[in-house]
Amino acid sequence: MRPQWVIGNWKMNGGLAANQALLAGVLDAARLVGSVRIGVSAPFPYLLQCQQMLGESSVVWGAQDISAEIGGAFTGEVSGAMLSDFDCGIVIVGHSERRIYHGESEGRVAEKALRAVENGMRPVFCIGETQAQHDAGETEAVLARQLSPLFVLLNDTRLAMVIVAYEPVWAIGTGKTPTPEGAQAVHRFIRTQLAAHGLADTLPVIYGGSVKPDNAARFFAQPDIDGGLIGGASLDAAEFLAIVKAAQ
Ligand code: G2H
Repeated sequence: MRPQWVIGNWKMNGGLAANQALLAGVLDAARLVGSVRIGVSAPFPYLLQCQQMLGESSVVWGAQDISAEIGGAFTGEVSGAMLSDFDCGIVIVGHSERRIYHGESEGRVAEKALRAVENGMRPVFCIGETQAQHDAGETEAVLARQLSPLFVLLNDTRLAMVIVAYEPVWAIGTGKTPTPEGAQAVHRFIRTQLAAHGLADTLPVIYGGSVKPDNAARFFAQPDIDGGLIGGASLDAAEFLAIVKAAQ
């Protein structure tokens, strides 16, 4: 049995005071539901706050992006070593909002995953098709293409650190979702891609895109879905707790 993960992706939301209340709620969730692996991906300025508040708990925290560079003259970038200074255990890479708004290529995203692993963090490697690709029946081809640079850059030992997040772009923040069975079929396909690396049965593959308290349990009940990456609903402590409970 693979453990279930529930990871909050706060995106560009929050502030010191609001985070304090939210992180207290995350700690409550971790105390109440010990069987679920809980993560928080916060904006860079709040990683210290996460480290201070979550440090004694089972909750893992991390950033929403990492530089593909190691260090030096890259204004605005944040390196893996810097994230390690704040004991980050996870980092999101290749979220569709980074791929779309910041032009991150498939190769670049895989380099970021490599930097994460080199610095002891688990990359939450996001993949997903757009509405047009979905409608054209290209989902599997798109996902295979997004995964392939990862298989080139990371050897199987490093690959074992990855958490794959399937996030159909058309479901992100829209309230639209695939059916749980539809998501399950895609997760099964992702596991076939992992099979060549001996990781089909062990790597966490989580679902993201409009996961809410009222639909979470149906996604998490699918055999190949190992939890969720939660955006909007992770900003409300009660909703986040309800989703964590749905994963137990
Ligand atoms: C997808 C998800 C979290 P939301 O981006 O990564 O966000 O749950 O708001 O759709």
